This record gives sequence, C-alpha cells and structure tokens, in this order.
Amino acid sequence: MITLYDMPLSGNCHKVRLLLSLLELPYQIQAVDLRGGEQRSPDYLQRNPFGQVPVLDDDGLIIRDSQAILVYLAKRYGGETWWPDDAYPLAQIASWLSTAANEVANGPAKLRVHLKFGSPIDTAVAGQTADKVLGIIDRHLQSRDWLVGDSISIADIAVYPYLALAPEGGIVIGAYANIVAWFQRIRAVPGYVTMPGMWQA
Ligand SMILES: N[C@@H](CCC(=O)N[C@@H](CS)C(=O)NCC(=O)O)C(=O)O
Repeated sequence: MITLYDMPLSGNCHKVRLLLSLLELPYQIQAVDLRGGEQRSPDYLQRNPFGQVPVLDDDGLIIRDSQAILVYLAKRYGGETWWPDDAYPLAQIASWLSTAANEVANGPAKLRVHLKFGSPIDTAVAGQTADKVLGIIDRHLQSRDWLVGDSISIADIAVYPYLALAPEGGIVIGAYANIVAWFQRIRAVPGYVTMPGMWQA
C-alpha cells in the first residue's frame, strides 16, 4: 500500500498527488498537521529528518522530497513513457527537477508562502528569482508543448504546481502566454487533479 504524508495546501505534495493520479495508483493520505508542528515530532522525523512533507511510504520503503518521489514513482510504476532509457532526455528531466527545487522554490513558491502564510522572506530577491525563472520557462515553451520531449514528463509535474499557484504570490501569470498555454495542456491530461488556489482559465 502507498501512503502519502500530505498537507492539502502544499504544492510539493500536489506534485505527488498529480503523478499518483495520472498513473492511476491507489494510495492513502496521512495528513500532517504542519501548523501544529507534527512534522517536528520524533516519530515524523524518523521518516524525514528535514521535518517536511511530502513523504511517500510504499510498503515500508520511505522516500522524502517531492522530486525524489516523482523519480521513484516514474521509474517504479511509469514505464518508458515516464522514465526514458536514454541519457539525454533523462538529464533534461533532471535539470528541470533541479530548477523546481531551486529557482521555482526560491521564487514563486516563496512569494506565495509569504503572502498566504506570512513567512518572512526577502521579497526583492524572491521577486527577481521569480521573474527570471518565469521568463526562462516561458521562452522555453515558445517552441515546444512540454518541458522535455513530446509528452508530459515528471519535469512538467515538478515545475507546474508553484507556477499554477503563483497568482497567490501576487504574480500576474497571464503575462506569460506560453506558460498559460502549457497549464491548459497539463489540465487536459486524463487523470489531472487540481488543488485550492491554482490558476483557472
Ligand atoms: N525539497 C522539499 C521541500 C518540501 C517543503 O518545503 N515542504 C514544506 C511544505 S510545502 C514543509 O513541509 N514545511 C514544513 C516545515 O518546514 O516546517 C520537497 O521538494 O519535498
């Protein structure tokens, strides 16, 4: 049985919920009370010493970090469509996973957590990071439908949530027409699931 340690308003958890749904994998949710500090309990820290969601438990195999969980699910359950054999597409996917964990997390995701939950951040730095990464992704999508290759991959799933949630961080996402068109393609994939606060057409 797959268990996802989850928080409904977390974009990192949404990446995992989205891939589980696209792969049609049955799973159960274990809600983690982040406001109450459950992620810092000794019990939870055994699953993830960083004290964060998401964590996936697949029949006792524990995986922390949304990017790592996407890799695990794609390789374990997704087949060649989700986990290409060739080195070059794999490296391209890895580069976007890294962008999700770095520029996307430190730009649009940070602005959202600041506006929505009041976390103190350097808004100027986060704003510059967001502008830069959104511009790069918008230009990348000018000539292609998906971040890597000819179909949706875990690169798209890793980058998507905090871009679709960017309006909650005060970003006018409509200014990035190629990103909005890509949102629409992702939302049309069979099995797509949304979450509160996400961009709507
Ligand atoms: N790199 C991690 C980041 C996870 C993360 O930032 N989780 C947040 C929720 S979105 C969290 O658990 N925060 C609680 C805390 O830090 O106390 C991932 O991609 O999974």
